[in-house]
Amino acid sequence: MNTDFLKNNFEQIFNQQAADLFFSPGRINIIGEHTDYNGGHVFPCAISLGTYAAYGPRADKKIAVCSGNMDDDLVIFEIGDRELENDPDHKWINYFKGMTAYVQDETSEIDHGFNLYVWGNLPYGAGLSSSASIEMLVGHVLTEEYELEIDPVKLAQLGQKTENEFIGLSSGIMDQFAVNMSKKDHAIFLDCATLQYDYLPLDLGDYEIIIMSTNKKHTLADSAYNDRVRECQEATSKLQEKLSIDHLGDIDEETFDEYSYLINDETLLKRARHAVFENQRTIKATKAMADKDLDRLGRLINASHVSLHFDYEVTGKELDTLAGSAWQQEGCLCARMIGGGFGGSAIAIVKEDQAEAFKEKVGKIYQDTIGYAASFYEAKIVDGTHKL
Ligand code: GAF
Repeated sequence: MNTDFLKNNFEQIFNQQAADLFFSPGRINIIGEHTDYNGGHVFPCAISLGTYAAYGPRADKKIAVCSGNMDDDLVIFEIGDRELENDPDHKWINYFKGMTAYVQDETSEIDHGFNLYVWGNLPYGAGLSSSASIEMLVGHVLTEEYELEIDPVKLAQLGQKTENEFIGLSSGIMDQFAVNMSKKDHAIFLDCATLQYDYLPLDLGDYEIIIMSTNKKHTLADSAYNDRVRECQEATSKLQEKLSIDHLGDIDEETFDEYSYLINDETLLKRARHAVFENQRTIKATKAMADKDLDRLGRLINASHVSLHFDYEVTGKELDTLAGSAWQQEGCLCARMIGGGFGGSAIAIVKEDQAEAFKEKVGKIYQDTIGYAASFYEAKIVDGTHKL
């Protein structure tokens, strides 16, 4: 992408030349949904849609942030201001403020402020992790410009802390890890309990990944996301009466089946069953990918959506329409919702030469069923957050 407009806009707003440019991607997840906070595995990767920033240092202790396309005026705050609070009017700036505060807790080396112009082409609220994209963008601006020694996994953890403590969402580590650590044309097989990870090539032959956005806005913090986290914790406590485990990700399907009598509540049983089976599906899917068994990979991905629909109950009509109509199309290997759910996006893996017809047909079914249009994007898999 031609990034000249970033420099030009920065110069116009701040009357200074930009010293550096940064890019922070969004993410998709091939499989492993709602497993991260259950100590399970995920298999995400970063995409070419994301957030850009132009940076310039300031002599004083102020941080001034302005966005080109997120409808925000210039927001200014002070370095070291520990009174920084989540302000509902500030929308995406809250991720910025939270991350800045937590990075500052790690260091005393931030002695002057900076100006930042931010522009994104990642649809906000589309389940593609625009929030982690901003958190990791800020993390990189701070660590690279002030030469801070914070390792990349720690930076992802500070992003998660921003979500958990500053925003109030009990999310896991997947999004920040994917956004920060991704490698071009690979997906990350991450064990969220140990944070051990491996890069696997995303070799899909003549298939491509299509992102299908419902265009239904979802606000994770306002949604049932935190309820799901709590329900899984309750189910885990019940299993812990007989099993020595820390998380649902610690057991396989057979063990779950044998001890499921301990979970004497239908909702908790369904939530736990999804978490256990989805984790095992993710492990199997990475094996299928390594064996180049795309048919099996596709079936596991479809099964993930079914489980997110029936057991985890986070899909909704929009995501079900996208996945369900995708499954019917010629050349479609598989489809499922990604991210937290309740809106947001789904992915489909589709034969490259049938992608156009696929988008047209699924788009029409969606429009006819839901009453407004879905959006489609090609998922190009790129490196994690970096300086340009
Ligand atoms: C959201 C959360 F932020 C992630 O941590 C993860 O739980 C995901 O939903 C569901 O897999 O994106």
